[in-house]
Amino acid sequence: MASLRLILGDQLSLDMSSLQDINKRDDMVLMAEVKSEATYVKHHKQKIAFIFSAMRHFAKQLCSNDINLHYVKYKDQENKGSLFEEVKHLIKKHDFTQVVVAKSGEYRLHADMQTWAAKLGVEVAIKPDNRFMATEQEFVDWAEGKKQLRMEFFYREMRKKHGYLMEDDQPIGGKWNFDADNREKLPKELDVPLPTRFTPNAITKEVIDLVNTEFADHFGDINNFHYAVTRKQALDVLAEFIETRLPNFGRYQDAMVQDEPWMYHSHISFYLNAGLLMPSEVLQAAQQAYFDNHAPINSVEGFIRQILGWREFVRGFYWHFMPGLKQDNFLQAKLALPDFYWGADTDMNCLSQSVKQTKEHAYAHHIQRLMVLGNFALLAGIHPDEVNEWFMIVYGDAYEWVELPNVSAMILYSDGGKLASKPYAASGAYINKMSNYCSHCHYSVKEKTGQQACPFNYLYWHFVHKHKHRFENNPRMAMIYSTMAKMDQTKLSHMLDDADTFIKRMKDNEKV
Ligand code: FAD
Ligand code: DLZ
Ligand code: SF4
Repeated sequence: MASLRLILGDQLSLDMSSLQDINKRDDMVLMAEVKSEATYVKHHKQKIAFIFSAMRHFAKQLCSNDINLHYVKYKDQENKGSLFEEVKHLIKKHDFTQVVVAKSGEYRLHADMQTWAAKLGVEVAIKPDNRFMATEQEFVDWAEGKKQLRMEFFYREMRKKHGYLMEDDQPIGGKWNFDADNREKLPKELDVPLPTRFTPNAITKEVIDLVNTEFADHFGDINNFHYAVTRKQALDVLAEFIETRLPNFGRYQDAMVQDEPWMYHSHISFYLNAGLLMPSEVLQAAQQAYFDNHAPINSVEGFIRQILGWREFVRGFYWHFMPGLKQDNFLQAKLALPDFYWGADTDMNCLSQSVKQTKEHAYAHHIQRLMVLGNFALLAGIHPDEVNEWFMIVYGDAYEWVELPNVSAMILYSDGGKLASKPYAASGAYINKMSNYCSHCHYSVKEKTGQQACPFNYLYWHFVHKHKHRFENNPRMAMIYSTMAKMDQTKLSHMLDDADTFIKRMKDNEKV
């Protein structure tokens, strides 16, 4: 029985479940650069270049492993434009009796694949995606019967199960979470190390040319493309991170600095999400750095929590709550996304910096996504569909399984609190505490009302006031509502007016 094995553009690992029982003599692997995947959202140019180049390099690896590969390039005359049509064509041509594929990371494609067997008249075996530490079922079992799903408790279970940073059944260092040590601003004298960069080789250059011609109207710059496109290069990025950045990862995890996109973050999300790195090897490398006294516990625990905690948690959460999660709009937000998310001029320096870096690199670090880009969308009341589409487009690591929970549930509170116990809303004071953006800004973060006042300040109180009926009984918001009640009501009403004026100007496409 010969099988056709489909490898998707973000499944670039020889260990994929879909390759595990391959019969090299009879089976064929299919990889295809297709319009349907490259345009279902208008991905950032660098995301397409990364995926296509990594696919082409992985294809070479498959061939050197004596695997019979059918690779369809984007400009091939025979290109059928969609994964289904490519599969259909090969089934007819070679009489395969089975299609084997690892589960797609996006609900839309998974739902589509579930219709293939009936349409093709052959079995379509959808294998679990084995690149995660937890299975989908493990998350479902853990979630069952719980009123609230909190990452912290899921993470503790994962620590116990996999033994990371554990001494018998207790966490090393006596605490599960060292975040209290992880909120430092970056000192002026510290030079952040440069990220690991790779000069594009002939394959990547060809792909960059392709993107420049075929996807010229997509968002983003491409000429500074420097990402890893092979597993070997991705391992170099990981090694460099462990050596030079991990020791400071924890302390400066929440910090933001003018003209500094990379900070002490790892820059491995592209590679983890596309199969070039496995979470277990990343976790082991980080843990070893602690055992070797190379990095302190707050950095290593903080980093391990992002991968063994957040990453696994959002993936389980996504499949548990789809398709409803995509429709949720608990706060009934309805505004359109303002043009400055696409690079139009804005006087808000924190947003201008975060968008500029996103455009240049298809990357922004977590705190920019959360506290600047996400926080603004929450405070201003941008419709979740608009925000989700933007986040899906602009980041090289964006696939719906990870993007949607972070955007809809974490930043927009669209799920009504299934993921977060309260909205991640913050005024300009938080951005000022963790960055030097405000000292380069047209607005004044200290002012709460008036033309010079930081828009995050009045939008914050506008948000709190507008959603009083939803949150005033939330114990984690009690302090905020008590502060609002004690506030000079004339000052509050000025802030509400300023917020209304700001939102109107934003809607009218005026520069804000
Ligand atoms: P580091 O800060 O070095 O963290 C290490 C790794 O931990 C990351 O590579 C990532 O794999 C994992 N991680 C950290 N935080 C999260 C998280 N909240 N959810 C899942 N994994 C996490 N991450 C994506 O991979 N794709 C997305 O589309 C994406 N969209 C996001 C949207 C918003 C609004 C927010 C707030 C976060 C989003 N994240 C997303 C999570 C996080 O911002 C990125 O994983 C991180 O910035 C990637 O950079 P890094 O590799 O340098 O991460
Ligand atoms: C992101 C992406 C892009 C841009 N292009 C392709 C492609 O041409 N062929 C392919 O197999 N996969 C591509 N991908 C990745 C898929 O969109 C991804 O596998 C699904 O969204 C599921 O996560
Ligand atoms: Fe952003 Fe306000 Fe600071 Fe300007 S003053 S950088 S808008 S937080």
